[in-house]
Amino acid sequence: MRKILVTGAQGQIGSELVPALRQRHGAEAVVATFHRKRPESDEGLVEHLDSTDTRQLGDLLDRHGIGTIYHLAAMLSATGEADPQAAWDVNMGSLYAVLEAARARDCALFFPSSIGAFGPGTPLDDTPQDTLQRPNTIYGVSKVSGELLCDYYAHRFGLDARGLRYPGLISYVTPPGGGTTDYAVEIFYHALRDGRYTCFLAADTRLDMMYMPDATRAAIALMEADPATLTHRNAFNVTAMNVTPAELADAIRVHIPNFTIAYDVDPVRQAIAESWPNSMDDSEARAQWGWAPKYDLAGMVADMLEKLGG
Ligand code: AKB
Repeated sequence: MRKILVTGAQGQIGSELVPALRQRHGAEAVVATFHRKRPESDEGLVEHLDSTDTRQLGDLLDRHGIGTIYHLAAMLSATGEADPQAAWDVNMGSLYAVLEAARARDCALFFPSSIGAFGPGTPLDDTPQDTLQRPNTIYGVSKVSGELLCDYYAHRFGLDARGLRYPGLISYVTPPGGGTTDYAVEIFYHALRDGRYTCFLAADTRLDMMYMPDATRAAIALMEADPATLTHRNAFNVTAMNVTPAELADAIRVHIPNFTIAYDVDPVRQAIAESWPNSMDDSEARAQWGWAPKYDLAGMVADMLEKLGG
């Protein structure tokens, strides 16, 4: 079997996707790449990679005999707004380099898109698979462009590019860096440590969320799906739960009754959240490749508190 390469392996998704892939295919079948900080301990293959560097990328793919790339390296929505030029360079520069390298070697490619690919004008509730996409953040612009570019490479060059539109992701292994939905992770650390949390989004800000074990399972399931059943391939809406900060606090209070939440709204992140859907319709993912989440809100909260609480 040709090996698997993961870019951004140290990030929020990568730090759980790499172990899941290694468990499935064996430690030596997965090459985890890092850009800035080498992981302190890693049981499998680890390489440095600037994924905008076409030559380095090509060399790695050839040296390891890579057949599938999970391209996770990216800047998230809030850090993207702080430095739009860097967000474009990282998000689009790396995707273009990865697509070209994958095309030359007939690799399959996974590209994570996001609810951030939607924007004002998109239907807010049960956002359909195919709908208006006019995001007003550089992160969203890079995600829509990425979706289109992956579709283009699939149709024009026959590249096996597949992808998901993730909601906010909740995880306990590695914290997210610079996202609008980060509150849904921070809240657990503060609940356990301080018994209180001050949230940067308003109490009633409704967004879809997903627990990381479901997110990694979804990526692997999509990449293993029979291509004959896929009419979309790229940018499948996927979701698992729908929640506001106030409702997440209520669910935490089931386990920590004295937990309190306060609000100090960050206008930048609040505006980003309000430009995104309240909820997504993921019926195409369910119909085309059998997507079904395992964790609902109560199950995710119980597991997060158990894992983080020790
Ligand atoms: C972010 O908040 O930027 C990400 C996302 C929803 O894509 N978590």
